[in-house]
Amino acid sequence: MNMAVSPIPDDKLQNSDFLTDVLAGLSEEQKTLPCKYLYDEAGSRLFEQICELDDYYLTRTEAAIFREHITAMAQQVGPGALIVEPGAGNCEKVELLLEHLQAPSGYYPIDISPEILLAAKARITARLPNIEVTASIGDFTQADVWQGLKDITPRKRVLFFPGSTIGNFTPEHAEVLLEFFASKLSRGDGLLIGTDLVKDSIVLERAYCDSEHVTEEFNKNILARINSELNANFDLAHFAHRAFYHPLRQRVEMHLVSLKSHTVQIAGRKFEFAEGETIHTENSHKYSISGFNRLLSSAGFTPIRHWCDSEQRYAVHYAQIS
Ligand code: AVJ
Repeated sequence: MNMAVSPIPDDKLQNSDFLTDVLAGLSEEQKTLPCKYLYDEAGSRLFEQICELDDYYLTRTEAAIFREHITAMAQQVGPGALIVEPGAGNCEKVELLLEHLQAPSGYYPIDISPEILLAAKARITARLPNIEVTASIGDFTQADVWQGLKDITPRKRVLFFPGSTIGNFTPEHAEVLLEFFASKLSRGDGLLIGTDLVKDSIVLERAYCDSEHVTEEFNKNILARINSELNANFDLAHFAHRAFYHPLRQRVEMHLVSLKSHTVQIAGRKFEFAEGETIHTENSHKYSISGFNRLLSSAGFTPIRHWCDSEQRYAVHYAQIS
């Protein structure tokens, strides 16, 4: 393998963001790839499989917290709220909340995938016909996808950001993102957000180095994607999946380790890999309750309350603009 002729001529790849980001990331001293590129169609499907794994406690723990405390959460949100969900995807997590809210004014999901978002809108409208769904298609870090909010004037807006997605950002970038969220809200508006908590490193590492090797496949998929989209010749067998908890940085880091010294070509450029050299592919930051409250405060939110599972593995926080 590896010699297959790609359908895309190298010069046609010139102005792709993906190519620019890949070349820049692999030119750094510590090679990196932006984690957002893990989530193409195959990667998103693998991530869904990860969420079902026994070793990956995050998704089911968060779901259990929502089930157990949904009445209190709905009460905290209050009547007449518009729920805004950046990166809503299939909008499955919000349904329970929408069902329990008192006279919600609507739901405003934002996502880059029109197919997934429009299918989700149809499903929610069928199940909850009284809730007005305004789907906004695009990258939630860009201002334009928030424009539609100007035409909606609810009693209050509540941002819904579950899934520990905030953990993908370094604390510095998380603060910038939360400040950006705060800039879309007014006094009295809220934020309902899920975070994974700091805990025993064995439990954390098992979640990202699962016994069924799905996370390995998820991690290596980024190389397969670079091969097929950017005329590259990564041999996936020359890389191993590695995930470890870094206690000082309070994060799980995911890497791909080169198993031998070799050269890879990407869109006509050569990249050298030493034996044991890694590509850093993802971070998953973990927080204590007090640490996350500090982050919320520094971004302009007032932490109001939080809900945890009995083992304190995961937390859902409610914060507001005071
Ligand atoms: C989607 C960022 C919440 O960090 O737990 C899971 C991604 N990567 N296994 C996480 C992920 C490998 C996940 N988040």
